[in-house]
Amino acid sequence: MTAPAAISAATASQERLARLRELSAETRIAIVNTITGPRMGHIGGDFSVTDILVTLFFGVMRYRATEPDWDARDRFILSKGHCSAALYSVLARAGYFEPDLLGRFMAPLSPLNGHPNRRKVRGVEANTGPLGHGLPIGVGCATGARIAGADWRTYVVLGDGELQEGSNWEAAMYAGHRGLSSLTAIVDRNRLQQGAGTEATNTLDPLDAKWRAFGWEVLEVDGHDHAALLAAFEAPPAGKPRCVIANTIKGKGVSFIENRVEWHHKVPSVEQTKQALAELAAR
Ligand SMILES: Cc1ncc(C[n+]2csc(CCOP(=O)(O)OP(=O)(O)O)c2C)c(N)n1
Ligand SMILES: [Mg+2]
Repeated sequence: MTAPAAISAATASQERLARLRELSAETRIAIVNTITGPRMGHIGGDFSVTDILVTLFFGVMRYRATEPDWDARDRFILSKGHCSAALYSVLARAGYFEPDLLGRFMAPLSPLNGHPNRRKVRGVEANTGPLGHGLPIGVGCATGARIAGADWRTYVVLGDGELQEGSNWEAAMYAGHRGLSSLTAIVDRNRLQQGAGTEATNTLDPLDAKWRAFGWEVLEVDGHDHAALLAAFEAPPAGKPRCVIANTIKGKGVSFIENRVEWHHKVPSVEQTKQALAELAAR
């Protein structure tokens, strides 16, 4: 299979942005088809993170899908590992494995577990799922790059509810102290977690000030705007780790799923699946 060509942010023409939007639409459709088989998954967070993943994998990152351990690859960690269906859909499209495998999502003995496992799935850099571990691992990757004198970058995607895990702030403090400028954390700021809003549960705002206080550069963008995401990822390094606060809508793309807390891990019925696919196809 052929992976979609990478798109350089510097030359992000309208045509190329249209291609990223198309890949996002395809990815959301793949996610629906992936989770409706086993009737398990996290569609709300899958849809909020889709445009972030598509922009990184098809517009920004350096990797070789046929050589997943290529030493010079950029490292990517989906710390909000419950959104594995989104990651698997993108990895399949990028050529890490055959898209047919998505049909075995969460099937007995399938490598595509609910939480991504690096020993089972090509392209998965770190095992995640238990929240709060991706950023500490990413700090290790960025430190490794510095020690090796290598120029690969590390990207870690975090949920906003996930930021309640204290390990994130230990990692953030160390990365700020060390000025790990090859590290980018992306917060999927959809303002919902499991069962409630983030601010009702444990106030995160002002989130930008928190990251800045830990020594990070902070860029805040619309997390569904591919051009804005590209610009944030490609901005010249500031000598500090970078946090991209991506303002997103949980469930983005399907009217009855958007911004509704119960769709954290609900799976659409047969009728709802038809409607969801119709809405996604119309975009
Ligand atoms: C340590 C840990 N505690 C609890 C859970 C169960 N859990 C899975 S997803 C989730 C909510 C995460 O919310 P958020 O980080 O905002 O993710 P998103 O909104 O993007 O789905 C929780 C509590 C977990 N996976 N790990
Ligand atoms: Mg959230």
